[in-house]
Amino acid sequence: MKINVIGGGAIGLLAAAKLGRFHDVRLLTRTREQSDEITVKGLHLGDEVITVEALPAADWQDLGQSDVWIVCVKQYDLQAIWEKLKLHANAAVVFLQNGMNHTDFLQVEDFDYPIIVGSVEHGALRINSHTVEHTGEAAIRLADLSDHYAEVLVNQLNKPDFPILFEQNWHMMLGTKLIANAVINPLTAIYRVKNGELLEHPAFERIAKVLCKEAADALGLEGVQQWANVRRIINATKANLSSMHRDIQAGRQTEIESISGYVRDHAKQAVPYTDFVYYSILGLTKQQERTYL
Ligand code: KPL
Repeated sequence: MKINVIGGGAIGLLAAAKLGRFHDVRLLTRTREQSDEITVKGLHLGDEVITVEALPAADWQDLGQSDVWIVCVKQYDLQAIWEKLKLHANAAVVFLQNGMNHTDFLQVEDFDYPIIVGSVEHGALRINSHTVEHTGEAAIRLADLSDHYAEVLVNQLNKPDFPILFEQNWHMMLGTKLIANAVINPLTAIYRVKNGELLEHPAFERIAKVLCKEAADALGLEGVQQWANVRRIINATKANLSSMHRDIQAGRQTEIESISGYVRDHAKQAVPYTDFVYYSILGLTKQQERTYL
């Protein structure tokens, strides 16, 4: 297949490298420096070097026909990319973002091509602009947001060492991931702890459980089942620093708007714990920005 992957972050590099072994992959990066580096050095994943075509965003207009677009940019960069991509997309578009804000704006328009949303369960760490480490082997799950194409695509892309699985219900799939992120990410970033520590202290666990209930209620998903899932993810990733914890440590923008912000926007009743973590992360980010200036 001819696949265009947008985004040279950890997930974009991982997807391009894994899919590039079997398909004709083009990787679209924000900077020309990154695409030049990938062109010269190849994409490094463990011991493997995978050759993919890399182009900077500025050259998008000349891409010609492709079979699928996979958008791997962070939620806060998505809207700007999408305004441009929707004019050029000529095939199914797959969105691999944390959070759910994109589902709101994608549902108000009609498109001539299928829109698919995905949930990434892999751990990936960008080492440099052309090297990615696969830190947690898991799966990518895809579901249709509009049209019926995700199952066909899954059958073409799924491989034993890079599973891509079909899900029937996009809301349940993304909602379940969002609830885990709404609990684990802000709490670990505020408390500066590894994921596993949230279940090691009854006080942390108590707050985590209430956050989970607020998020589950806001999304209309069953709370007890969601709490069991959050506990499972905390245990499975207990040695990890969450992505938000790492973002705060590095002074980067966080995904709080598309995670806790989404819960606040969709809640039908007060969500005081979610408000607290939402404003805490905003405040911590500003503090960090000031320190770095
Ligand atoms: O997705 C994650 C993240 O850190 O963003 C979890 C599941 C919390 C694993 O760390």
